[in-house]
Amino acid sequence: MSRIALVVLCSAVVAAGLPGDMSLGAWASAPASPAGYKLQESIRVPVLGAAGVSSRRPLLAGTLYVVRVTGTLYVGVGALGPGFGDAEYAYYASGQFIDKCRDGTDLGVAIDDPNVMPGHVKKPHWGAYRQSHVYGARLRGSGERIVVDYHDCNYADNKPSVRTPGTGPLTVWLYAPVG
Ligand SMILES: [Ca+2]
Repeated sequence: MSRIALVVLCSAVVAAGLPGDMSLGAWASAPASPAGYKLQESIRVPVLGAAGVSSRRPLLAGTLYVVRVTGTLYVGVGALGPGFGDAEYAYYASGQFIDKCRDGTDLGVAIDDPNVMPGHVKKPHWGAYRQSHVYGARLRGSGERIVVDYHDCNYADNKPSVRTPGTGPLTVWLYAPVG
C-alpha cells in the first residue's frame, strides 16, 4: 500500500487520504471507527438548499480528526440522465460520473466552504470516485465548530430520501482521536 498522500486542501482540511482506506467498502451508513479514533458525532448533510449545518461541538484546536462522508441522494436529471449524488460526484446508471454541474458548480459536500458559485472549487475534494460512495479526509481542528453543506447547481430537484440501496442518507461522520 502506498503512503498516504498528504494534500493541503485548505488551512483546516489537511489530507485526502485516510487510515483504514482498504476497508472503506465494508460499511455504508454505520461505519466502524478508524483505529485509534472514536465517533464524536454524525451530521446529516442538508441537500435541499445551500445553507449548511454546524457540528454540535467545536473541534479542539490543533487536534487531527478523521472525517468520513457516506450516503447518496437523487440529484435530478443532469447531462447524462437521472443522477445520484455522493460526497463528491453525481453518477448515473451507465456508470459514468461527473464532478461538476454543466455550469461549473463543483458538486458535493464541503466543510467550512459556503461558496456554491459556478467555478469555485469547494473544499475539501474527497478524492477519486468510489463505488462504495464512502470517502474520507483528515481535518485539523480550529477550536470552532465545522459547518457542513452540499454544493449543487439546482437544489429543487434533489430527493434526499431516494438513494442507491444500502448507502444511507448523505452523512458526515466526525471521529476524534482516542485518549
Ligand atoms: Ca440537483
